Amino acid sequence: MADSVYRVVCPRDCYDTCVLLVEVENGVVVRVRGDPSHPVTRGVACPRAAGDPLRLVRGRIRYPYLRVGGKPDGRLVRVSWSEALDIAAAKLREVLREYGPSSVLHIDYAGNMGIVTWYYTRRFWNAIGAASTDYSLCSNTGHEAIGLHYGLSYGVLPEEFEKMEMIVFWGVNAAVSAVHMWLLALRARRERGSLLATVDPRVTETARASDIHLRPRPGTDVALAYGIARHLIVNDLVDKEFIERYTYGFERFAEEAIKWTPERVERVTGVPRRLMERFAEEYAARKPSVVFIGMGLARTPNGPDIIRAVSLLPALVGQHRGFYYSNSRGWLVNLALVTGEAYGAKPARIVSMAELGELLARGKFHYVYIYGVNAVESLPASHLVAKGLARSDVFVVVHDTHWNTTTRYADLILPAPTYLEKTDLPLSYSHATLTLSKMVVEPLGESKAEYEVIWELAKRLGVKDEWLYEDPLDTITKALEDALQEGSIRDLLEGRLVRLRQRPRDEYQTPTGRVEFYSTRAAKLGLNPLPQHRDLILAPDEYILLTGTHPLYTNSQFRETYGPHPPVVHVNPTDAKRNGIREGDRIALYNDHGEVHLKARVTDAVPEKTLWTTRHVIGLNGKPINVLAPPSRHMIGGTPILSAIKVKIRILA
Ligand SMILES: Nc1nc2c(c(=O)[nH]1)N[C@H]1C(S)=C(S)[C@@H](COP(=O)(O)OP(=O)(O)OC[C@H]3O[C@@H](n4cnc5c(=O)[nH]c(N)nc54)[C@H](O)[C@@H]3O)O[C@H]1N2
Ligand SMILES: Nc1nc2c(c(=O)[nH]1)N[C@H]1C(S)=C(S)[C@@H](COP(=O)(O)OP(=O)(O)OC[C@H]3O[C@@H](n4cnc5c(=O)[nH]c(N)nc54)[C@H](O)[C@@H]3O)O[C@H]1N2
Ligand SMILES: [Mo]
Repeated sequence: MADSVYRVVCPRDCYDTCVLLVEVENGVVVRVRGDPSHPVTRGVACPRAAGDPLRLVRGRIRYPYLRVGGKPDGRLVRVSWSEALDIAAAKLREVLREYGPSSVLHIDYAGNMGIVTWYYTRRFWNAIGAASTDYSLCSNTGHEAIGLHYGLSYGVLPEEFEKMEMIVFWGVNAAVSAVHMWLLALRARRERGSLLATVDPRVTETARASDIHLRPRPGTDVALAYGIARHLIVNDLVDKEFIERYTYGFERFAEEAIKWTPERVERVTGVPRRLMERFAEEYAARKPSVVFIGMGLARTPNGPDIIRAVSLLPALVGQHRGFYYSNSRGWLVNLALVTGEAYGAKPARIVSMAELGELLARGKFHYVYIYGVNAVESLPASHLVAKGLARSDVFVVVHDTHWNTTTRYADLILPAPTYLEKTDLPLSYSHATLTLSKMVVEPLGESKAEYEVIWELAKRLGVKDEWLYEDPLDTITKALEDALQEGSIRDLLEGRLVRLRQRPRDEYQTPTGRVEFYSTRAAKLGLNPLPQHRDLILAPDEYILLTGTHPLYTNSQFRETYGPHPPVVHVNPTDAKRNGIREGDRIALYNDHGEVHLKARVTDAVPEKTLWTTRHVIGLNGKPINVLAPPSRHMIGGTPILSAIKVKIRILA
């Protein structure tokens, strides 16, 4: 029997944002379970949540350390917090004086999506006007792409999945990356006979368990979406009344769609005509429905157009925002207040996450403060990020819970408490519930929360703004003033679940106030107003490398629990034969940017000319996979291209 059970919220960057029950015995966390009362978690813990008791104590940074003798090989010397903070503040003061605030950069991402851990900490950096990134790493391009046609990108809630007659997983491996949303879909099928469809070039866990699997060649989904649209239009399966009343520019969209004959679509995508037509007919007949558009698509070369095209399908069949991408832009939480921007504090400069490696390697920035992100592994062009951070004229501070690849390039390393060691309010980007996550155990070692560290730095720099030192719970209270639908802030602070208000589903924040098949905003920006197919051109010896999620890891986290990511790459049997590759052979993937060695798994789960490996895998040659990722980004939303990267392969002796 556990001494006590605590309710917490998993703050990791994941679709599901689970509410978890943590069992503690004699002060030790022994077990993490899913909360059965939560409408999405439903009592299920994924392997990562279940692995947390171990990750809580393994691989932790427990004390502050200073590196002496250069990065990355210099020795680490343990220092006290007051020494660490004095050094961090003195260096910061020096850089501000010599180079100004735009040469101070904070790099942070969704390692912990807590409002306090992540957003509140930005207060200090905004108060001193430091440079910030554009937060484009994951989802921004998709938000902006959908935004061209819908205004904001919010859509169906996971809580509604069970009521859906058809659920389409388009470029998302939900059985792995959104386990709980997947379980809700399975329940819908079991209880109401809902149809599950997957659109993915790979035979994924999700595809295997779906009723229909459309398997387009990577990057050809715009053609597929137009093909589906054409079938709906020519067979009179569209909802004319809806189109008339709620949409704009249908005729021009239809003109383009008509050009995508079934023969042409089959030739471009490889999807058999009959299968596509069956999909279209089911989609027209089964309502309500939801198309789950994967965030992974945003990081592929044709991603923006694919997301645009797919997001328009629901409007053809009369579904208001009948998609799910991310609901974060639908909430009414005042995050500008949390980050201090509402007080007029703002970054001196905003830099692209795709270009960070190049900028750092070229000598930009003299002070870099990193938290909640494993920058060297997660950003594109890992080698440039590493080279840039290793410069002797840049002072690098990393505040993290665990030792990682990025801590190797830090001058100063600060220990942070994990979500089990602090109180915070993680904000989900999918479901509309909020639960306060309360501290379960005392911070390990000398770990200190993010907001406390920036307070200490601010005091040392003499920053006087009172709002900067506000009690984070007071900030949360203010930020939620207009945000709740059900329950009060008091309920929340007393540990009860409350519900977020969502903007109306039939409200479209576009210039015309309608779903714009023909995007007037795109036209104004000089982009194509309609989604456009582009061929991915490959040289005869080039392959498309897809990178994706693995059940045991959240990005680079959980090596501490489950060991390194399997250094394996999936190769299609035809490609294997052509290159003389056999199961288990070591092969090199390489391009102009780098080279990574992995073991081949020969499988027809990947189509020809396509390779797949886990995101954040480290090669057998010690290189992180993102040495292969070019420092390039999308025009829409700025997200870097981290999947569908062009590589060549070579068999190793
Ligand atoms: N090739 C390729 N690259 C990719 C992707 C891909 O698909 N392919 N995916 C991209 C995407 S979608 C994303 S979101 C990024 C993810 O990239 P990252 O945000 O770097 O993801 P993680 O590896 O989860 O690293 C999060 C870090 O936060 C730390 N952390 C966790 N909790 C806390 C906390 O409470 N406090 C502090 N201070 N630190 C904490 C963890 O220990 C870890 O070091 O990677 C991107 N990179
Ligand atoms: N277990 C686990 N869950 C996670 C994470 C994790 O690391 N581990 N990371 C979290 C994060 S940060 C994110 S952003 C999400 C990402 O969640 P997902 O979007 O599911 O992630 P990916 O695996 O990048 O991509 C999904 C699928 O897109 C397919 N795909 C690639 N190219 C194309 C294409 O051209 N067309 C189509 N139709 N499909 C294509 C891939 O084959 C892959 O199966 O997952 C979150 N959840
Ligand atoms: Mo992500």
